[in-house]
Amino acid sequence: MNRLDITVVGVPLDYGQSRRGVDMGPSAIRYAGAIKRLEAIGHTLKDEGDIQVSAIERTDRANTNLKNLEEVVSATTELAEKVAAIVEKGEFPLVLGGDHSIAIGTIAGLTSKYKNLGVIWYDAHADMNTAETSPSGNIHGMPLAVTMGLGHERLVNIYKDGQKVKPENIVIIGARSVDPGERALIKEKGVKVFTMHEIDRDGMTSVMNEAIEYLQSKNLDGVHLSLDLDGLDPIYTPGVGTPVQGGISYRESHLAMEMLEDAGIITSAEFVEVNPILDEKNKTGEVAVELMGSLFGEKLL
Ligand code: NNH
Ligand code: MN
Ligand code: MN
Ligand code: MN
Repeated sequence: MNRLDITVVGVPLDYGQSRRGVDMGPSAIRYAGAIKRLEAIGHTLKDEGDIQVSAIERTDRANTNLKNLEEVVSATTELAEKVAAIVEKGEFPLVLGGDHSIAIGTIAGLTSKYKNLGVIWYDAHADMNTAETSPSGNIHGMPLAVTMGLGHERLVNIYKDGQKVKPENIVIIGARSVDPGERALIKEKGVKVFTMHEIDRDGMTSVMNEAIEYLQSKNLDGVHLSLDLDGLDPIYTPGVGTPVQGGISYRESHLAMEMLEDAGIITSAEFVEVNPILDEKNKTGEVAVELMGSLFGEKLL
C-alpha cells in the first residue's frame, strides 16, 4: 500500500444506543496498539485525541422518540468538522468509536472532499431505520438512512443539508438482523446487500470481488469503510452491545480487509461499537486493531 498520512480521531460517544460503555471504545482500541501497528507498516500517524462528549446526560429532551438526540447532534457535528479538516489536508481519517451513530458525522465531513462517495457498511445490522421504523429509538440503528437523506432533520442536516451518499453507492456486508422497515427501504432504494446467506453460499472471496467491482463501476471519488465490530460473530468480538450469532468469521474478515487493501479503493475508515465493559480482556479492541493491520497493508511475507 502507498504510505498514508493517517489521522486518528476518537469519538467516545455512547448516546446512540442503550448500553453504556461503548464510550470507552477509543481507549480500548488505542490500548490494543492501533497507532504503533500502523506505524510499523510504514504509515505516518497523527492522533488528534477525542471529540468532547459530555458524560452527563441532558435532561431538556427534544420532542422526539430518538434517544439522546442533542448529544448525538453535538458530537457528530464536531466530528464532521474535524473529518472535513483532515481530508482537506489530504490525510486519511481513521475514526474510532463510539457507537455507530458517529458515522453520521464521519460521512458528513467526508463530503467536503468527496462528491461521489461510496460506503462499505460491514455490520450485522442494516442501520437504516428512521424515527418511524426504529424498534428502539436508538440512533445507532439509523446512520445509513440519515446518510441517504432520510430521518430526523437535525441528523440529516448535519454539516450540510440533505443526502450525503447515493443509495446505489452503498454496499452492506454481513447483514443478519434487519428490521421490517429497513427491509422495505433496502428494496425501495436499491441498496446492495450481501447478507450472511451470500457469504455462506458464495464465500467471502466472491462476495468481496463482487462488492469491489460493483463500487468500481460507480465512478466514485472515494470509498469509506464503516466497520461495526458486531459484523463479526460474537465468538470473535464479544464486546459489542447487540451481538448477533452466525456472523462473519475472523479469517473471513481478515480476507475482506486484505482484498480491500489490494483493490486500493478505501479512502477513510471507522471502527465502531467496541464496548470494553462487555468484552473479554479487550478481545474486541484487539480484533479491531488486527483488522486495521490487514486493511492498511500488513503483510506476512
Ligand atoms: N436494528 C436495531 C435498531 O435499530 C439494532 C441496531 N443495532 C446495531 N446496529 N448495533 O449496528 O435498534
Ligand atoms: Mn452498526
Ligand atoms: Mn451492528
Ligand atoms: Mn491477514
